[in-house]
Amino acid sequence: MAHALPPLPYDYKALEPHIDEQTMRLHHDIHHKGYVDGLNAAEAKLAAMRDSSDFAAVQAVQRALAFHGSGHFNHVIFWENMGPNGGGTPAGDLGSQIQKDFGSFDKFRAHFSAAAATVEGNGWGMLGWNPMAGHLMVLASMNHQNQGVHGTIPILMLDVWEHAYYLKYQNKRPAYVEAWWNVVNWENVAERFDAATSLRAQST
Ligand code: MN3
Repeated sequence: MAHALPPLPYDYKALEPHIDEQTMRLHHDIHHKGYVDGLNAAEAKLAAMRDSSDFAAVQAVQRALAFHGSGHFNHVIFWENMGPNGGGTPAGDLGSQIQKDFGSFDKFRAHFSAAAATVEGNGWGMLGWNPMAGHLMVLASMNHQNQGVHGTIPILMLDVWEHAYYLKYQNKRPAYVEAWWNVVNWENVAERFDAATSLRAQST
């Protein structure tokens, strides 16, 4: 089954003034669609290689699979992590876990903001649950797929590629990161946290 571009779960202008309508249209309709198409193309090529037993091009296609696959899934999480009634702080189990793993919500937020603001080139700020570690991790991912810790389940993603903010914020990525906290949909993040932690812990 081919992957499809899911519609935004809200209107293109729903996140204004923090993220503008034009950025959302270009970002979702053009950029995200490109990753979906790239992922489908990579999977089709790999299937053809398996059928023909000709793996001469496998290295490049595996690279494309990782790039476009991570790009697609990261964006799905990113859109759902935001909403027009966002902001504030997480309650419940997620709030408690953040307190436990980072000391306080403010320490987590400062850590996440700094990690996202300083990703070299393009990439993502990420909060994820690592079942093997048994705790939350802030990660700063170059491109869509590098500098991860395998097994970490992303629950909060912040896109810091220039296409995510340059029309409104130009080179001021930290200002975009600060504004983004106002549109975080913590209910969605908490749902993802509950789903991730329900997997059997494999603490090592
Ligand atoms: Mn993007």
